Amino acid sequence: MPRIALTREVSDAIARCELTHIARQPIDVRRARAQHAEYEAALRELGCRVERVPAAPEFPDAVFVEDAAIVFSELAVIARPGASSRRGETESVARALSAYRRVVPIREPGTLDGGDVLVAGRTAFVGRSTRTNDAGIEQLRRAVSPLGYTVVPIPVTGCLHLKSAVTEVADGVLVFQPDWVAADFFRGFEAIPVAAGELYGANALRIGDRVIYPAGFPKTAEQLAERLADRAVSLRLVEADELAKAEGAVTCCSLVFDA
Ligand code: CIR
Repeated sequence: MPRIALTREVSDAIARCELTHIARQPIDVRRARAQHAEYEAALRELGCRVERVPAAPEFPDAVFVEDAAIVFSELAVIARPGASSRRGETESVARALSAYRRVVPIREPGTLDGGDVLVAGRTAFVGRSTRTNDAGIEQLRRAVSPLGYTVVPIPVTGCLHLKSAVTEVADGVLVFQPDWVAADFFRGFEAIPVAAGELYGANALRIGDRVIYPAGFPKTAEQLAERLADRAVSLRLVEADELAKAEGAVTCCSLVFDA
């Protein structure tokens, strides 16, 4: 079964992206595109078939396709982004996903960003954030609890999305930023804190036994490599600092799933 990675071109308008927790600074679109192409190359190297959703130059944040949907084995939940500037991004992502999954939309008054949903086994942790509200979480629960998923809401403060604060790096193993999320939520999981000073180091993209990870957090990378070695999981580093200026990280730029 092929593994698909949906991605989308960096918009020419990325300079007008949404920003919540960081100050605006100039973004070099060419450099952002070069790093994004390197990221897509890493996805291919790790066995994914990269499919680009049609470009959406009118949406500054369109490259961050993760926020538009959450893909489960059984269905895809189409998000309703908390930022109104991003709502128009979902239609084309839903169209692309409908080739592979039944799609279930989050509806008004619900809001939900894909970046707030961390699926680990049959648990879906959902950040209650500036982007995701209780109605969105409840609609997600209704869509996936009949399939055997447990939906666990987690308050998110200090960062944009739940997955800014915690991601899965191997079965049952998480990397997390203790400043933003409490380890208590993850009982039964091994939770590895980011290294001191590496604030944004908790966003990693696991693909099977490889983990796409930003080169900008070397101390956390070293710790992860050590902790994951006996599970035969290894890191694939990528440069991701240009899109980090748009508050994006490595999970945000793709939707990875088995066809
Ligand atoms: C936003 O604020 O929506 C974008 N500038 C960044 C989105 C990053 N997405 C993610 O973490 N899943």
